[in-house]
Amino acid sequence: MTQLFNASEYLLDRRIAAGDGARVALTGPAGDLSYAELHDRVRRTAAGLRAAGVQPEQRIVMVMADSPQFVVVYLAAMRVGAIPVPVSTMLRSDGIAELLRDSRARFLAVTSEFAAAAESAVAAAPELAGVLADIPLSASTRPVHLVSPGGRPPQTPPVYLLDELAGAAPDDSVYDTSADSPAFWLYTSGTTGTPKGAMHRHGSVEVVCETYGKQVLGIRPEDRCLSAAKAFFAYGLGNSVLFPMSVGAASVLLPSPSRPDVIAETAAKHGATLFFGGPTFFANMLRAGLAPDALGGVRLAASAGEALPAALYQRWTSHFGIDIIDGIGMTEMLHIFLSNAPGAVKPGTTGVPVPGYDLKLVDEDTGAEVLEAGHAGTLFVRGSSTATGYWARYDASRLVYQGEWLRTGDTYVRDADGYYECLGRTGDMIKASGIWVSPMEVEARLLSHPAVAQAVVVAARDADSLEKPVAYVVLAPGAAVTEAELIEHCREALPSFKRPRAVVFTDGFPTTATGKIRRVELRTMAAN
Ligand code: 3SK
Repeated sequence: MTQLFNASEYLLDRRIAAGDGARVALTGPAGDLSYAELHDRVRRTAAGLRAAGVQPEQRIVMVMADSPQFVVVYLAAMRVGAIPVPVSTMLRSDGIAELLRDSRARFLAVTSEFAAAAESAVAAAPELAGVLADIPLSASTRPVHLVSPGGRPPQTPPVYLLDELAGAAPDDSVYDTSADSPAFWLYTSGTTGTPKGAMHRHGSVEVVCETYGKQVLGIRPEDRCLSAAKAFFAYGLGNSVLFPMSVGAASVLLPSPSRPDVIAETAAKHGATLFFGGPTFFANMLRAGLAPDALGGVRLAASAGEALPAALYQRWTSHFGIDIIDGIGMTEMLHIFLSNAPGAVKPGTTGVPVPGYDLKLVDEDTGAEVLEAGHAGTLFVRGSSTATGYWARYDASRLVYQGEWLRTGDTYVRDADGYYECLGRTGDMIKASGIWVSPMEVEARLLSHPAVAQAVVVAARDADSLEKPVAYVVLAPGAAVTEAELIEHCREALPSFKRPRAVVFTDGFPTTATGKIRRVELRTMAAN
């Protein structure tokens, strides 16, 4: 008989059984919630969801700020066998409507910050059966006049207040899911492309908590986790919900956008001990001029999203006196599968495989595995937190999920010690003078110049239509340097064909919803 397993029970009921009821589960501007209070609220909300008509396997799109309500809806939905789908809170109403349609969601859950965008999206999502909100929405009083394809005016979906749903009697029953049952979806578009819903199973939650969470991060019950990456993003979901709850630690939830000053203030006020960010955020923290002790009691920082350049690692760790473990994950893998470990960091690398994951490098021209150290290849990963595929995306699924292996699309090289170094997205590599150039190698050199705060190198065609590296550079506060000086700085340490042929100074970079630099936009700018 299939063994029952539900991620909500794994994260929450196990804490109660372990006697952690009185420990703080969630903290932050919304106040403290203990594990016992959270358990009570989740069981009540689960009963409320059932009463509102939520059925197993129905999708609930969540446009929610990092808040207790986010955690409650996520856990209660999985408990009743429904599928929470946290989506970016940066989406406008057309983006929300697109995901409501793509996921065929029957319910939408929203917190007040995003109510206006969500409400307009509702008008374009006739399949919705209900909206779950933390405040009354005007849609509950204002009918939406839409004509459905069948000619019948559709009903305005009823709005259920989350507080009222949580007024239901607590229900201890958990829908009969197994580790392989669908648990939640996370949309990813990479740095380009249309959003694809990566479908995760209940068992993946336990996998990432037992591997990266416990064995790399070394999360402890006394920890307080603060993540600059929001919980709608796979990285933030692990940092702010999955990992802390897997050991009875606390999550510091910050509903407002993550800004360096606000993060520092929140870290100090709520006693954060683990801080999670990405390279762009770490660079912005340095540029914000925060005091060296601004992060209070943080004992360790983690970075993901993009490779952390060695120079930025050195500057940040020496300023704040806190180590950073850099890793890489993917929405499709749920969390980090390659990482540096505390006490064994090799700056400029993404570390070694997380226990439980296998990696291989493949020469995609020949299809052969690259076994020799120092030779580049596309990174493939194997591990049991892999999503089961993309919802309704057959071709994209076949390209990425290749049997047991998942193609990351990143080019990496492994050194003689087994550490992996990122050379960039496979499609971002630049062929200059017939030889492959890693944009990251040139960026690392630019970043070693004291005047450079951030650098991105992309391919641009020269007067002969040949591809050459071009650098976009953000200067450190108050610094000055010329284009010629930076090109010369690169020439001193790199083979000449790798030097940027032009340097463009800019105030900042276009980023994705998850803070990754949109290189594709810079490439387009460089081409014009
Ligand atoms: O971008 C990453 O490195 C990442 C890390 C953890 C989870 C998800 C992602 C995309």
